[in-house]
Amino acid sequence: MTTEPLDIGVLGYKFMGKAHANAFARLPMFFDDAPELNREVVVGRDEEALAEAADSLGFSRTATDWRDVIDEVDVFYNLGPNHVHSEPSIAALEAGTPVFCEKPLAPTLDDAQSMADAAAEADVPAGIAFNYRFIPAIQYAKRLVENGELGEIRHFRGRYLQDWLTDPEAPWSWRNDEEMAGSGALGDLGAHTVDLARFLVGDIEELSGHLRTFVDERPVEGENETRPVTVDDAYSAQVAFENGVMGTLEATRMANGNKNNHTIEIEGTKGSLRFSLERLNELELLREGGRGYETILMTDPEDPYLDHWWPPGHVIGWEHTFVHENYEFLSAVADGGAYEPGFADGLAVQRVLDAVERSDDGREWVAVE
Ligand code: SOE
Repeated sequence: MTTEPLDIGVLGYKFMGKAHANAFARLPMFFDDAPELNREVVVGRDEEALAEAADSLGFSRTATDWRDVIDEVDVFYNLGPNHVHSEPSIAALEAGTPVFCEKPLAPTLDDAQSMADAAAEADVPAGIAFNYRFIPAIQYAKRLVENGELGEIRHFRGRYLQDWLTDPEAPWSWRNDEEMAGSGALGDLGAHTVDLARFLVGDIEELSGHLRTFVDERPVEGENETRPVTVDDAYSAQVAFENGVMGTLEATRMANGNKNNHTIEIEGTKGSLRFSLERLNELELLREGGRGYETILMTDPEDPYLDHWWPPGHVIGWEHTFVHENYEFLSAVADGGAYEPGFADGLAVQRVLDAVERSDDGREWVAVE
């Protein structure tokens, strides 16, 4: 158990850098027993942007090469684009530094396997940022399933709908590039849904997947050129779980009108539940013998994590999921404990993503390998 403050180094300071830095700042205010942290160093390539990020996100210093920081810090956060997940994460683990990596674990199954191997060899936690596991309603749902309150589970349905690429003129980014991202909606959004499917229901055995790219090239912002889109804009899959549950999965960046709409539905022989990220303080539950769904407001102190926040009825938001996951991860680091979801979970999800691609290629059902 460490009592010294943990020195944190983060690679990346944009969207995810802010989400995690916000969590680091909130932890000492709301989680009394969280380990003490130093926001030590932020790493990136652009020195001017780095200096601004260090200032606004509260880091003491900056560095332009992750190699210089991985064995200087107590925890290394890899919040960069997918193609920079594997090399720095593996090097940090080999240096004995705990790693927390954004999802999906890697652009390819091979890279994900190397990362999971490095994590298995290392004596320190290697966490993956599946933050939606840490929504109170999702943890509550897991307990309901585990306690048998829904009976035998028959169906799982997960959809993650966004619309920011609906417009063919929306600019190209690394998220549209196979080399850098691996896949599109499949890896970026589908990874979350597959993780929740595994968390709530179990592992997927085989599937039939379908990928689609609607817009083949996009303009580069500020330049008079376009670049090819080499990943999917949308995927869907029919899945068979190892335990006999039947499922359907879907994600798209072109569901016009849907900003960040992640929904999970589970039906069992005794009861059912429905969850939407757009109403994350609620869980819809059909109890055994009930005539319809009731909406449970998840803001009571006995609900997971909520004793740390506000009085009942005072809702929490998307950013709190990062506080909860960081609380669990950093506590595991400080206590020398284990953390889930880890790189092995990231690899398990990647196997499903890979199966969707293989199935789409061959236009056939495939086993998740
Ligand atoms: C993509 O738009 C994105 O930011 C994902 O990368 C995140 O994982 C998801 O939580 C929200 O949407």
